[in-house]
Amino acid sequence: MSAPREPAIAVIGAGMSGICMAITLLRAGFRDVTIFEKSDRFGGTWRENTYPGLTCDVPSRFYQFRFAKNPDWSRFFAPGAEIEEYFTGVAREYGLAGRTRFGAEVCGAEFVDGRWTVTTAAGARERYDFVLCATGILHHPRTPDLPGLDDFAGAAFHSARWDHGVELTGKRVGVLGTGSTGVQIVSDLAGKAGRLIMFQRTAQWVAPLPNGRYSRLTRAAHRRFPVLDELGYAVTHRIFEFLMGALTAPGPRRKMVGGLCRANLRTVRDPALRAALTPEYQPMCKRLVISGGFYRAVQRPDVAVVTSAVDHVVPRGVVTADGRVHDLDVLVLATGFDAHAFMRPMGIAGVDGRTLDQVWADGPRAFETVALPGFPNMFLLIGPHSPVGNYPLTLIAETQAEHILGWIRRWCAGEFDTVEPTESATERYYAQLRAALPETVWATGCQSWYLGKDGRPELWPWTPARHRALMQRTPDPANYRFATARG
Ligand code: N01
Repeated sequence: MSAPREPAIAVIGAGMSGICMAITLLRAGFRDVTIFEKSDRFGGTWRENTYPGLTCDVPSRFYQFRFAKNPDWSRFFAPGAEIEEYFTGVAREYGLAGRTRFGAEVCGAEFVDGRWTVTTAAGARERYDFVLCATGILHHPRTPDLPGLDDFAGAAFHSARWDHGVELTGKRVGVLGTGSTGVQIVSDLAGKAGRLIMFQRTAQWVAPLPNGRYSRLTRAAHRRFPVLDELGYAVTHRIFEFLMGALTAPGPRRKMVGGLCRANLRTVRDPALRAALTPEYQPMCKRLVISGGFYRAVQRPDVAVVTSAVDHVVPRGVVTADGRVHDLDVLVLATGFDAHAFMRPMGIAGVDGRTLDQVWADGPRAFETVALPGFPNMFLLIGPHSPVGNYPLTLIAETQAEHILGWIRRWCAGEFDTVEPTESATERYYAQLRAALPETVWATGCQSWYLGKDGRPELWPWTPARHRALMQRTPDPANYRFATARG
């Protein structure tokens, strides 16, 4: 009997999901694993975002890999630098550094003669049996096309390109954008900047979860008794699964979260400011902002919320539609990301040379979040319509990585040379998914990065438990096209 064959596997991206995928493969005994990373370090979004006040909005003890629990989290919501350190540490512990090509940007992948040719920006071309895309969703900063921005005399930068050389203490700082990022920056800079102005196009609902510090004693207890971490993870998991139900179906849970946000808003004492901060859409329609300190920050005398639209920029500051000039030294663009690019701008060509841009002309889609018809042996992590709404991406990545591992094991057993979902299975899946979307809170009438260009949410419309069950069950062969070199 011949030994199982060993595939050559390319993982694209060394952020959270790429690290997760590569470790899942190594733990299963695979050795021919190459990670391509365009930058010089691990960490993905946690490497790129370094703005003041950055924390994860998912509790630390839940936003970590189940196979690498960290007993030493400093806070309930850990700061960004600590999370980057965690992922980098886990990657190193599992020996990923020796398998990662840093500074190697993949610019193309082409399916030729049953295998993938991966091309880097430096011109290297290598052949792989599997290509696993772990390129993240929030890594293409969206910068507004503001007239006059280039003429601004102060410093202006996107929140994901923070210029740490710019002094903020005592300066006049403007923050454009009121998403999770803008709220975290404003909450942190209030009291440090001399004057802080938040330019708000749309008000946000804010859930007031406090960010407590873990005492030395608690951390020592977690180190000594790992069962505490297991317990913490399990309890948080239960709470999140319960709350996620508020996102995907109307009912009392939605009312409960809404009530919490409304009660928080009532802590704003000035009626005019409270009115300005009151959203005109349902809580959670946009991604819910978590902050225990935001309303306190915007009620400070040195902080202002400006609701008149930003019209243009002049050398001395920002001019709003009401004609007022707001003098600034620093302008921070917390204006979000293009969440619909996924692996692009990589040029990907599948069967018969059909490109990803062609098949995604109407918007990104993937069969059951991980695979694409016409792109055999290519799998995605945190791909289109994954359950990302306020749920820990670490757990989604783990679940998808295990599913992808299952396919690779079957390849090793010689069941097929290439596998891809059929177009008809993908159509059926999307018909069900589209039918479920109107029930979700994201479709209740607001603009957000969750929405695709057809105005529909690009998220998983069911519970995370359903996604997990789908990933864990044996795939129905009728939904796939298998090929072998023998034909
Ligand atoms: O981006 P956003 P973000 N003129 O798209 C405004 C994750 N995250 O970086 O609402 C004026 O949510 C825009 O206004 P409007 C988290 O998943 C995670 O804040 O479109 N304003 C909005 O207020 C989050 O959801 C953590 O009207 C303009 C803001 O900019 C996701 O990242 C921490 C404008 C953009 O909000 C994105 O959050 C932080 C313009 N031309 C973020 N263009 C973690 O915990 C845009 N805006 C890991």
